[in-house]
Amino acid sequence: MTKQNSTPELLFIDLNNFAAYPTLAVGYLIKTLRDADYKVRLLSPLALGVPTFTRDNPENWKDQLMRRLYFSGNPLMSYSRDFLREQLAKRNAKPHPAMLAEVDRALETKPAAILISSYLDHYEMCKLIGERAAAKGIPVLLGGPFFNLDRVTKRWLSLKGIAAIVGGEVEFKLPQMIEKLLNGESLSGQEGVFTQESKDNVQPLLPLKNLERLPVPDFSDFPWEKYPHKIIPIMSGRGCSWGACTFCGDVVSANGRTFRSRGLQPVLNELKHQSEIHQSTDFIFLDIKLNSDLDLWYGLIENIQTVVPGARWIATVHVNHLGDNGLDKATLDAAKKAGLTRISFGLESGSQELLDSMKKGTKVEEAGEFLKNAYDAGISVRTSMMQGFPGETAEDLKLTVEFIAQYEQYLDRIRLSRFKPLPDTPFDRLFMKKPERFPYMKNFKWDYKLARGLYQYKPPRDKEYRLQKNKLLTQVYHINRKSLRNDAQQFNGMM
Ligand code: B12
Ligand code: SF4
Repeated sequence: MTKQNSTPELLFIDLNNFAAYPTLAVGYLIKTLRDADYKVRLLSPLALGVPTFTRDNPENWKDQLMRRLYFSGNPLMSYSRDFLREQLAKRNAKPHPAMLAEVDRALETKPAAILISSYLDHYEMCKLIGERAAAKGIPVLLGGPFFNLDRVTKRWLSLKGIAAIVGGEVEFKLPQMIEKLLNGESLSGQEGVFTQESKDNVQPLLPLKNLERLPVPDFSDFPWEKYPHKIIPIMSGRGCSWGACTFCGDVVSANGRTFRSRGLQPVLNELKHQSEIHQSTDFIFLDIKLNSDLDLWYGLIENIQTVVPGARWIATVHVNHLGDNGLDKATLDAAKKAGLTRISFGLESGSQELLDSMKKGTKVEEAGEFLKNAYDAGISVRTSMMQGFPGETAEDLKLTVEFIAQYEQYLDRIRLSRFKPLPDTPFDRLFMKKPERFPYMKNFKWDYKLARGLYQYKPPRDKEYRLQKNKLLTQVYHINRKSLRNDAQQFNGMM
């Protein structure tokens, strides 16, 4: 007899409600559980009416006002900004009543175990689920992309009712873990598994090898009818072949550590299979850098229309200067013909010196050329940028403003953020070793529970610095007010 008939079901709670498409990790894990004959029920916030958050919408004056407040260096303004930001974060992290009510209903059906996939902003929700599950004697297993950071996970272990927290890619280990959990055995001692008893000597679960073995994720439980467009998420590889940027948290996350490609054929097979199942030809590649494996990148461009005629897709790339980066004019033209509709990349700054100090691996003029070529090919381009990276001067900002002025016409959206220190990144190591190298970062402390560095940034605030920063904010506003190029509309807010 299979477990399908003999065991009660597992409840999988997906707390990610920021995406207008299914959660890839959850699709993978549900698939491996079902392949091991477990019965799984998914609880997804959107299905219950919890609104998703979309990014990159066309902006109005209120967005610009908020941005000015957010980026202000004035001590009084930054005080109210920090206060407002905390309030907003608390509001966003507040458990949604519809989700809680559904959890309660689901608990009544007595699932054998609960699995939660969570980012760190859902601490309160995890706490409530743990407490309610504990009251009913149901074990809970928690996992997510940042639980491989041990200083973070230890802060979560006091949550009542959570049997274990898992940090790592567990596609091939989860069924055995669940079996142990259902048998009432402790998961202590397993790599990447944190429990109250074993928290001080957890061996890391090393990045998954031979990714070509991965199954096709099962997205059948997601509320497809509620997504604004049917967009299928896919990842062709994990990690980033550059992997050096000092600020980058992606490459320290559970799946981002070390670069591993799945190889072209399994990816083409998955595109075809998912397109047939979900009756859609639109895809988002969630790779943190899709041009990491150039054979795959070129192979994708050459073959995607054969496996999925009419395919449209969006992706993030890295404009690196290591020779061939797959982003020359001819390749971008071919990519557009192959359905590449929107592309995102991290420009961060228009100052070469600052980019070098971040170890970004990008040459400013090559980034400009890429922008023009992508635009000319008919691809909508979005970029992320950073303000306040330690050491940034008025001159760096001026160079950035000049860069944007030169290339403004080619850019559809800019996501400008303030520098956010993350634990375990190269920045963390640099700062801990020599804090005096960062004289303007005052009162620094880590908030490990949320994996963030709290500090006041106090560079000499000369008039020129403020002037250039304000110019940059105005440029961002103008660009973000643009209407998107035709076919890119449906893909807005997805990256
Ligand atoms: C794609 C992506 C998005 C997409 C889609 C997210 C989605 N829901 O599908 C979008 C653009 C919407 C998005 C938004 C945000 N994201 Co995001 N995103 C990513 C990205 C690039 C890839 C995620 C992914 O699909 N990975 C592939 C899967 C297979 O790996 P995984 O998620 O780690 O899952 C594996 C393990 O963690 C584990 N696991 C996962 N869940 C569970 C559950 C159980 C029970 C178990 C046992 C194991 C387990 O097994 C999985 C399979 O191997 C990562 C960077 C990265 N490299 O992970 C950032 C990342 C996950 N995002 C991050 C952040 C901060 C955000 C935002 C808050 C950013 C913002 N300010 O707007 C928002 C909010 C998201 C939310 N709370 O819902 C952080 C998360 C850190 C954290 N605090 O937890 C990351 C790590 C980036 C970073 N370096 O800061 N994101
Ligand atoms: S190129 Fe992107 S993903 Fe790679 S290390 Fe730099 S910021 Fe991270």
